[in-house]
Amino acid sequence: MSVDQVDPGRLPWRLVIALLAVVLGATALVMGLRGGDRSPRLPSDAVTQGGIAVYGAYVREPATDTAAAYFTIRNIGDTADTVVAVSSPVAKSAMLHDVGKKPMSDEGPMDSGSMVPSPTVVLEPGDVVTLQPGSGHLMLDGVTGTIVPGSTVNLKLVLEHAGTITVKAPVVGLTERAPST
Ligand SMILES: [Cu+2]
Repeated sequence: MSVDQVDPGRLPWRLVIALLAVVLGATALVMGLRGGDRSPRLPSDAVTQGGIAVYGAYVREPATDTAAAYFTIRNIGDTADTVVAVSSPVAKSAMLHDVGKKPMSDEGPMDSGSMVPSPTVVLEPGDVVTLQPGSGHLMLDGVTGTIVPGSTVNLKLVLEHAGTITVKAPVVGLTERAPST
């Protein structure tokens, strides 16, 4: 009998460990791939509800009775969702403009967007939509409240599945730099 022969009922421990490593590695890989978009590291100001996360919100101090708000909305769940309404208690009306438009490279701190009403914003699982100067904003029309630096403005986003999500957006002064997200 050769010394290399083993009892078929007892696998060599090295082989067992190698097999275990392969199985664990494959499991971790699969879980990592599937969990990649579902459990992303979110900023500390993120508000999450029903698989939707909203973060990086701020309002630019208005010069008139219209103001622009910016934020990032991300689908961290596993079903598609749709933004069905937006509003704010400090404005008579609110709507999304220019969402999805490509920002110009020479865009200053003020939004020189074209104010085109956005088509319905649909978020597939893993989708991230960032509203930023030149590339989408939430327009607050007929501002009734006081929007000054140091205060915050509540923004309400209504999603078909996640429901109503309220985020507190700090007001950024007219000439201040936008917060980086
Ligand atoms: Cu606008």
